[in-house]
Formats: sequence, structure tokens, C-alpha cells
Amino acid sequence: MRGVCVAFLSLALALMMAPQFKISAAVAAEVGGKTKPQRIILSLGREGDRKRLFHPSLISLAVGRPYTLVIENPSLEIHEFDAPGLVSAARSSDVKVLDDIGATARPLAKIVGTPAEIEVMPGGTVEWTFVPVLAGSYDILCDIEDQSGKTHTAMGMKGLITVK
Ligand SMILES: [Cu+2]
Repeated sequence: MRGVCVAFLSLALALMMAPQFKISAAVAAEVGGKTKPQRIILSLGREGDRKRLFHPSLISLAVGRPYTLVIENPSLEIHEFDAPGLVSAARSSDVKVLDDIGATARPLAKIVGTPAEIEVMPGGTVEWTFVPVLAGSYDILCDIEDQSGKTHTAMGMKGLITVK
């Protein structure tokens, strides 16, 4: 009987030390907001033009760490940040809508919870604060269409967020 108890305790201990439990604890701590989120600026298009691109187009994140993705639109047209894979692989904190780009931007609204798609008007910024909880590679798309009905992503506006 004692041997069974020891074996059970060892198994329980081994399970608690397993990597997935460590990640869960780390994620729980970060979702609790103990660490200041790392800010990453993602530009939708470029200042003053109509190029359809994400800049940068490759972003690397770590599981269990908090981030604020600062999604700016300095271009002349509306763009979208659509990353459904990442959104469902992240614990969202909130989404902040700002009236401008850069240090002088003032918040207009804050939405608590998970964003589906984020559209940003020219000259605006949206800050999404979240903790990635699942490793993987997640596409970023822009489904805004031009007059011909072609999406910006079909014209080359795509990016990739890798979570390790
Ligand atoms: Cu676009």
C-alpha cells in the first residue's frame, strides 16, 4: 500500500513538473498582469501611400508572455488586421482604439475581451493586449477589397506571426 502511495505521489509530481503545466502556470501569471506587456508596432501600409503590406511582415512571439500589438495605419486607405488563428491561440486582455499614431495618440475607447477582426482607418491606431497560449505559425491577412473586388491579401498584403 505504501509503495502504491509513493508511486502515485511520484506520478503526480512528474505530471506537475511536465512542460505543459509550467506553461500553464506562466500563462496564468502573465494573464494576471504581473509583467508589463512588450509593445510591438505593426504598420498597415506605409505613410502617405497605397501600398498593400504589413510592416514588419514577420513577428516572433513567445508563449506565456504579454504583448501589446500596436496596429497603426499611416496609409491613405482602410486596412485590416485579421489573424483568426492567433486570436484563438491567445488570451486577450483588451483592445484600445486611439485617435492618432505615435506618442501623441489619445485613447478613444477600450474594449475588454477577444477581437475577431480589427479594421483601422487611415491615421488611427488600435492596441491589442494579449498573451499567446499556443505555439504555432499564424497568418495575418487584410480582407479589404479594392474596386475590382480583389482583397489586399490577394495583392500581397500578408504576414506571419510565429509563437514559440
Ligand atoms: Cu489592407
